[in-house]
Parts: sequence; structure tokens; C-alpha cells
Amino acid sequence: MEDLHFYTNPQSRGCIIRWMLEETGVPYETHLLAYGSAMKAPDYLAINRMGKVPAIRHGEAIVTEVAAICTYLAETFPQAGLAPTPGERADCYRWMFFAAGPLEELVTNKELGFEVPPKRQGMMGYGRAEDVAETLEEVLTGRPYICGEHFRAADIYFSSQLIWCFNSGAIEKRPVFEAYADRVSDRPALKRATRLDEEALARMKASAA
Ligand SMILES: N[C@@H](CCC(=O)N[C@@H](CS)C(=O)NCC(=O)O)C(=O)O
Repeated sequence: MEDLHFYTNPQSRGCIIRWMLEETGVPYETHLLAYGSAMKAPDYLAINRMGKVPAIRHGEAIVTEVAAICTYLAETFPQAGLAPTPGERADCYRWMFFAAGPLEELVTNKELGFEVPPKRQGMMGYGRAEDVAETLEEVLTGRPYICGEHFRAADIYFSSQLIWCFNSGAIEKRPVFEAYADRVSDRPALKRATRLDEEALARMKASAA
């Protein structure tokens, strides 16, 4: 039995980690944290001083940041086949970091209604939304998954960020994005993860009532 603990809220980026955990097939214990006091309580600040979810504890190791957790789990449980092969590493790290940096900045600016003045686009990691859309269309054209022919942990994180981007209108929805999103959304582990988070949310609501 792995000493693997998952700290989350079912309405958070933790849903991406739930999907990743379900893909690994490794047993884990879930700790549900309400927004507000539970996330800022000393017990949890000892796990993540940021007072944010998700986080995992694996034995003595603590990992926060969705992209880092996905990478850690893929490498720690190689039997799940979610880590990149040597030939896939360049694409894996390139697009994982692109999703954690430029895509995250783009979508959060959009959600907050923050428009970058054209003269300052050069300092933003994503530059212009049109260039992001063109870049992602180019990379996803002619390959089923972000690292090539096989589904990897990078797809879990990258697709989640991409879907957030096009659903929020940060980048336009394009057929190649939707086809990729449909392909990754068809995974049984994602369906299991969604059901587990729905049940967790219902339990949290019932205990708060
Ligand atoms: N960079 C972090 C972001 C974590 C984050 O902002 N989580 C939000 C939920 S999606 C949170 O815990 N917010 C609660 C708070 O800041 O009080 C990651 O990738 O995991």
C-alpha cells in the first residue's frame, strides 16, 4: 500500500490531479478541504504554505503545482505508462511548461478581464492570443496526442489548460482543439475521476448544510 495522500477541493485544479491519480491506478487517500479556513489552517499550511490545493504527500515527499504533481506521479509510477519515452521528452517538457506558463497567464488574464497593452505584449510569455492559437493548431495537427502517438501525463495537464483556454474565450475554439479534447475526454479514468469529484462535492455540501 502506497503512503499516498491527495489534498483537494472538488471544485479546483485538483480535478486534474484526480484524473492523473485515476490514470495511475495507484491507491491513494483523499483529504477534502473547503475553501477558506480549512485551506489556511496550520495542519494544511504544513503541507502547502500557500494554503492552496491541490497537493500530494507521498511518504515524506510533498509536491504542489499541478504540472509538477503530474510529472512526479508519471515518473514515480512508470508502470502506468504515462511518463514520456526518451524520444518524447522534448515535446513533453516543452508543452507541459507552455501550459503551466503562457497558457495559464493567458487564461487568467482573460478571466480577470485584463488586457495587455500591445506595447507590453513582448514581456508576456504568451505574447498574443492569436499566436498561441496558431502555435497550438500547428502542434496538434497530424498527431493524436501532445507528445506524438501515445497518451501521456502531459496530455492530462495540457488538455485541461487548453480546454480552460477555449471555454473561457481566451483563445478561439478550433476543430483541431475540439477533436483533441474529445479524444482525451473519452478516457475511463477521467470518467471515474469526474464521478469521484461529484460524489465528494455532494458530501461536502451535505456536511456544510
Ligand atoms: N499554481 C497552482 C495553483 C493552485 C491554486 O491556485 N489553487 C486554487 C484552486 S484551483 C486554490 O487553492 N485557491 C484557494 C486560495 O488561494 O485560497 C497549481 O498549479 O497547483
